Amino acid sequence: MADIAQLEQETLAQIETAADEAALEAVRVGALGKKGAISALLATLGRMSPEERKTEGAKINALKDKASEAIAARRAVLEARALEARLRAETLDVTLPAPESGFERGRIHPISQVTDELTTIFADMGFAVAEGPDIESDDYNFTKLNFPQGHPAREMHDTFFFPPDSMGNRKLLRTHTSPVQVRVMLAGKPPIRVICPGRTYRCDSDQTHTPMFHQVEGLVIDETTHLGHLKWALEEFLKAFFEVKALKMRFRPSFFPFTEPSMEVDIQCRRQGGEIRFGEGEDWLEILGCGMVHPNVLRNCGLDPDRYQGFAFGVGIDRLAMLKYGLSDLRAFFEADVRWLTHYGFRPLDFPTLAGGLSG
Ligand code: 2NL
Repeated sequence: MADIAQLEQETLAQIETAADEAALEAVRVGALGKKGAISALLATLGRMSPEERKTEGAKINALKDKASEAIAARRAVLEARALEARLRAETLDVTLPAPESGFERGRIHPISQVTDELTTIFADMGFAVAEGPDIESDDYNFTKLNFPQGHPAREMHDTFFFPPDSMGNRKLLRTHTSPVQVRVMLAGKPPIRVICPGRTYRCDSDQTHTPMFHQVEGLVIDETTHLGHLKWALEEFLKAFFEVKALKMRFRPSFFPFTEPSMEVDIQCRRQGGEIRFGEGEDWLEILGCGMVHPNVLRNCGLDPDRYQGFAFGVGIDRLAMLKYGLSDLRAFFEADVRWLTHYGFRPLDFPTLAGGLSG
């Protein structure tokens, strides 16, 4: 039959020219599917005489087998071709560095790094670490610390106050971490050796001040604690923090309501070409405030000033971070710009150790 020969020719040509596996599948459905051309021919057998069915049936079945084989052969070719194309497209340069995981890409903020560093140093000297709430009472932030009611020092703190409650008491955002030490003194008896790092707040914003900043205060109280202990502890801390073998300090008289005497400490440095180095040079840089805890503060916090005495100090953490890591713009600390953090941040696994020289 002419149409069998023609159908064979057409079907085989379509199979040979099918460009991809999808096109080939379309050809298969068109020829051998339920409504396909060859299937339609097979359906005509039922209407034939037994002799005709024998000869035509053999021809149509031969066509069906031939088409099936041709499709299988073409599919094998197309599959091989597709695999080859995929392998060529998916080449991988195994000499490239492995991409960093999200965990490795993260960075520790310089303030967190410096807080970890100074905590490590003071922990090594036997200090405990205490934390407290950011929202404090006027009593803990000022009164217990020997700020008399109406004293100008209260105004100098540029305090953020909350609206007064029904009793007329105003809560505030702590202006220093000293209230944490008040809590430590109220909670236990000396010997006390503690540092209190944390966020502090003052309504002040310019080149060198942000309304939220970080401070660490230290407090040591015992029966014979004296200025020599203060000087030693600060010297050990500053040497370890700035990673220098020796460091000259200069104590200048100052005033804080909560200490008597009160002092400001300058450290030896060398300034050249916009850079600052510590433990060398002839220049001085103011670094912290300190003093012997005022007897009124001890008394206000439940300690007998005739039995106990101690020293305290306070340092700005943000400033320490700027000095140690050469960061010039304080406000960039709090802008949460990931490009800044990628540049100035620290790798999460390079945590500070004394043995490792802290900053690694
Ligand atoms: C500074 C000065 C200082 C204290 C903080 C303190 C705390 C208690 C008792 C006595 Cl509970 N003193 N803290 C003492 C002296 C100085 O900070 O310039 N900080 C940035």
